[in-house]
Amino acid sequence: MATVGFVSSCAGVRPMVPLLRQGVQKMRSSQLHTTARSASKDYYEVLVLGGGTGGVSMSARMKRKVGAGNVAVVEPSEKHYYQPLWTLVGAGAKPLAPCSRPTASVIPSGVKWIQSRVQKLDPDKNCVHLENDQKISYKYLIIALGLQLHFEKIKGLPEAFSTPKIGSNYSVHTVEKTWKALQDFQEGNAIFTFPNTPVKCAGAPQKIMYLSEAYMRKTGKRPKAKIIFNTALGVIFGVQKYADALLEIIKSRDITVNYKYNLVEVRADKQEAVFENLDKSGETEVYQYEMLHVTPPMGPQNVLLNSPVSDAGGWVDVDKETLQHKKYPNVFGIGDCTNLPTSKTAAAVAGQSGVLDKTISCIMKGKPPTKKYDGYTSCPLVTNYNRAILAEFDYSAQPLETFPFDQSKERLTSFHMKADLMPFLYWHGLLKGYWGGPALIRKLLHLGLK
Ligand code: FAD
Ligand code: UQ1
Repeated sequence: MATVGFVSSCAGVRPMVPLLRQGVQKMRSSQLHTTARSASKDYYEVLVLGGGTGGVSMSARMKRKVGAGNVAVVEPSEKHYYQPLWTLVGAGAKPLAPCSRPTASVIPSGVKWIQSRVQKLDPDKNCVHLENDQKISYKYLIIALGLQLHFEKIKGLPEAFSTPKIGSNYSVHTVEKTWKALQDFQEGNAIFTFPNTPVKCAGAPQKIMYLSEAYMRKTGKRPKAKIIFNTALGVIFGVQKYADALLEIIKSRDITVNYKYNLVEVRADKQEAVFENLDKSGETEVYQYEMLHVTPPMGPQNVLLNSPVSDAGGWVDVDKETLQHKKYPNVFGIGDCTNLPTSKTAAAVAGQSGVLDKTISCIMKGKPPTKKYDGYTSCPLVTNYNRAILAEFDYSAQPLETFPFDQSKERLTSFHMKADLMPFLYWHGLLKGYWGGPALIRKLLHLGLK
């Protein structure tokens, strides 16, 4: 187990700070919570990078641990987004407005919001560099930077979004275009893509397909539609139990799935989408589209590429059970920016936040971390305007279901959980640092079954 030991600090932050820090470095970590330096604007006991799901949630938990004045969050965006609801926005089942709130309203009161962008991490000196040459030092660092969308990696795609018939639920700027394309659809190919990279919420690229298919049936357009899922993957879903259920639905609803098909170009002027066949090098196939939903390639944030905290792929290199950085013991990672080998979701962030809270408590007390993250993640696979399959699983891709019924069945209750309960749980539980996932509920509900 790695404990925290500091060797160096950001040079030149302020003349006094390095001296103070050297003194502090000699103290035990548990003695540090009330140092006078916490009032300084260039040092925080806990510095959180990113004010998305993981960052806000951890800042609320850290506030309870070390006091609001000792915690800061670096986040450039004025708005905080509840992204899981975009699936329903793209299908016209929810408006866009309730999916966001001002960042100022979700950062816990008293916690410092540094409205800036991290440009460089220097974990050997316990500091980060922000825009405008600002440097912030920390005792503990939590990295929650999410991931980056790469629309630009598909030739012709950025421009294509200024034309009709194309949308993407993955961005606040393009999600309403999905709904417009669906409403405008008359006849022809409706194509849904899945890229050749890690993605967040791996179910979302197909959820919008099921919703679109249902909408076309409801509006009488289905007989003239061909619904196509072109996925770079070789399977429909990574967990066998839910894959089996989804394949049944795909069959019964006459959906075409092409595996190992990766979108490489959009020619919006001709309404053509070009796919490479990943099994046949150099071979491409052109599809005419009347509606195209694009899930863009995704990757780590630029600031993490070639950073000392990242693995070779650019993901924050953390222990999969404790979420502590593998090399820097006072650095931790949570959420989409990490190399945790599980599906990147807000549900996973919930599970991780409870574990990371405990890990940091232990490290602060100079003890080895005790609680272990099991890879819990969840994906409510919306299959209709009133039905969802509630996939929940762990690192071993085995179902880890909360409720004592078969969650692979399409259910109204699972849909309401996704559409109505989860947003409430997100804003009032997860972001406030009170929701650490459903593990306890699962244990209670399964007591009677054992
Ligand atoms: P984010 O919440 O994305 O936050 C990252 C933050 O870092 C952002 O606020 C960003 O502005 C900030 N940032 C970026 N770069 C910098 C920088 N250089 N400096 C400072 N800050 C920076 N999850 C589910 O559990 N269930 C679902 O049903 C579900 N459906 C989804 C559907 C869609 C369409 C999408 C897009 C996502 C869905 N998710 C779902 C996934 C979920 O939203 C993410 O996994 C979750 O938000 C990840 O949280 P995070 O904190 O890691 O990243
Ligand atoms: C969850 O905890 C969560 O975070 C708030 C989500 O994100 C929106 C989810 O989609 C899901 C399904 C969960 C898991 C919660 C339960 C009650 C199964």
